[in-house]
Amino acid sequence: MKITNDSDETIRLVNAKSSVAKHTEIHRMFMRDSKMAMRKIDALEIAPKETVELKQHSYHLMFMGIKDAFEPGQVIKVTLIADNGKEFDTLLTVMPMNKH
Ligand SMILES: [Cu+2]
Repeated sequence: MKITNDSDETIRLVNAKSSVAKHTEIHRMFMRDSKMAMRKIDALEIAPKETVELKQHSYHLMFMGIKDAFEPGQVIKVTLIADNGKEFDTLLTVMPMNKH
């Protein structure tokens, strides 16, 4: 998932919500004692005209308290919320799980 800021101002995403889960958070993976860990971030900053990619081992959306299991191909609506109260609706398509 890529987020592009095509406005002239920095956007700070501080929250996310979706009807599919009780809580949706913006997380970031990082290394701690040579292990991967993750943490909720306070804000995902996107400078004007910049693109941030949410992907494995980096920033991601975390759905907690999922009501129904996700099916590949299912479209999920997620609303991203900026610190100024602006909301951005996004539609995400569920991809099959990556098997390593
Ligand atoms: Cu997470």
